Amino acid sequence: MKMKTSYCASLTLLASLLTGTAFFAGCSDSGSSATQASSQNKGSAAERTYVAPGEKDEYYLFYSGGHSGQVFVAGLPSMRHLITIPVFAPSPGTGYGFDDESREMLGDFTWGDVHHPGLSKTDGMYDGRWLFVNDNANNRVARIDLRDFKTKQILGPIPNSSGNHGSSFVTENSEYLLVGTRFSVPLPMGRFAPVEDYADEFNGMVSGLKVDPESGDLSVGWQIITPPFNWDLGSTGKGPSSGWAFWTSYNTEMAHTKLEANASQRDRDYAAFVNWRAAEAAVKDGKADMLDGVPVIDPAKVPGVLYYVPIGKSPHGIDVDPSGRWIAASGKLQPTTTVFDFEKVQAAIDNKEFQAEFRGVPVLNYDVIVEGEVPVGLGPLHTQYDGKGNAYTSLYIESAVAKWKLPPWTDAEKANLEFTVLDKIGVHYNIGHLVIGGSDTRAPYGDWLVAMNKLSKGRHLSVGPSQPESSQLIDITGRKMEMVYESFTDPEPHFAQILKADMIQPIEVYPKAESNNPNAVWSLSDATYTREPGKVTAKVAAVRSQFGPDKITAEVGDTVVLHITNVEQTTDIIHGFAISGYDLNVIIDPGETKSVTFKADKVGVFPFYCTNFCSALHQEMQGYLEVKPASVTTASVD
Ligand code: K7E
Ligand code: CUA
Repeated sequence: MKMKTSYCASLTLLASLLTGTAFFAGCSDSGSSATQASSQNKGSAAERTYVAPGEKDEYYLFYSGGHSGQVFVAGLPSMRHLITIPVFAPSPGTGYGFDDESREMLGDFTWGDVHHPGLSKTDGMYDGRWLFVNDNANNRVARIDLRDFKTKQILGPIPNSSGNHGSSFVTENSEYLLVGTRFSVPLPMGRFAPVEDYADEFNGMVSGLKVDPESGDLSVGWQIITPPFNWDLGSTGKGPSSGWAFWTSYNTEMAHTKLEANASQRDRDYAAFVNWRAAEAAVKDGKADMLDGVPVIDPAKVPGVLYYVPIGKSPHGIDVDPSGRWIAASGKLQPTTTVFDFEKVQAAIDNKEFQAEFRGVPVLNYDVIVEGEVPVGLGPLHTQYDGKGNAYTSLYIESAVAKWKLPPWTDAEKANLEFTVLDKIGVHYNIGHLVIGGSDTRAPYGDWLVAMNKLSKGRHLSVGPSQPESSQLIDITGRKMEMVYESFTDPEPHFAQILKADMIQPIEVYPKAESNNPNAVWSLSDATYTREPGKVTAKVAAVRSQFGPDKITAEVGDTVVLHITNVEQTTDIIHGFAISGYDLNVIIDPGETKSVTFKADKVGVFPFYCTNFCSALHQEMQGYLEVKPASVTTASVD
């Protein structure tokens, strides 16, 4: 048995070194008749993923849109794209970034880099209220409301921070969104120091962003200043690790140039183990110094908030299991995933079992807290859990997912951790993140795994040099993993979250009775427009298939303020409002009022029209913006 496993493992290693991909399936001993019987009962792959016309998927899949600045939503298991939620980039399809409110949220930025969506939680379980996402590029986070799938808040740029990649990780009761900086810069922001002084003059930051329990509103709570380690991925604790959060660093070398080589020198980098409850308490006790308006903790002066943990070479993912006891972290440059036992971590902290100190922060004794190094395969990145005692690690270099058994391990398993690797499946190609529904909660769903692959290498009709990203659906209900479906997305998914569809009941119209917008108008006859010198204000009603008023007159140079209400109370009847030549397209949902302000900066007659098909007479839903030459005296309208 032992020989067989070892032989398989070395074959796999050899094959992956030669080809860059490997398939473990034939080697695993898990092709038992019981597995085959259970997969037969489940039906064919097509049957398992087919959602007939008119039927609905069981799950929502929210996946990051990377540098598109958006979030993609699909149904599972069909993998059908449902909607794209614009977050950090304008979207004419939904009018996002055109009306005053969303334009103000976006500020001067036109894009973002979304990596990690995080669902809000209550008692360690998804509560279906909000989805938080990060912007790696411009140091922001955003909150999407799952009642209407719209971005409601963008917080940032976060002070004293550069490169908000290790984000957004939600604590057990959504007390905080915990985020860490990928880059380090001289602080305070805007101070110059030469890059050569990186190790001494640059700093990174870990931040606690407070979540208002009622509204979900985000605000900056506190920060912990760190050496210029590049903080990478993170996660939050639960159970025994409740109140803790974890980030890996891929550059404890503190290299500032040629990172590919210079940040890969040490055999072990550090992870940060952060006691966020202790940080919160320290700030309350006045142990923080203010920097750019934020209480910032120096961990050398406040013992107990930060510990370093040595971790496999150039780590990326660090993931806490559903029990909160086991923490799996993977070093990209070593073929193992390291499992830490948080109970031992706590004991090591209590007994001060430190192996070193770095700038006043204790480094925990690796040998005392590690449970084992599981030989998962080449290029391990991220780990997810099925809630049935198994972990699944993505293998970038090997283009595979490894399934392995979490501790507690038997003596035989402990003596040879290859025994804990239960199965492996090839993916196409070079997987980054993977996701199992609820993996970061106390009770994962444990039925589907989505592999988010970085490359698709010709597995679909060619659309030119840039090929769509490939996402693959894997059934993990049997002992062996089974590939059942493959779909493609726009660039570029990183992480994702899966939510049971019955956890939310999105609203279908904004009830007129609940509108508290003072600028709303609910009938064509109530619609008004007024002009005072330099300014035209119109309250526009949109209803199938007319705008009221359908002529708005301004003088060149006027500021035009339009408040447009979609009077409809019928689901899915959307109106748009675009002005030809004015680069403007507002989309208004049923019962919604949106405002848009612009300058009438050119003389002429500019047709406006409804952009969203709404009735048989949709084409007739139009009007005119007249912009007259400036008059000498103040003229009244009409
Ligand atoms: Cu793409 Cu989480 Cu930013 Cu890994 S990260 S792959
Ligand atoms: Cu209103 Cu089309």
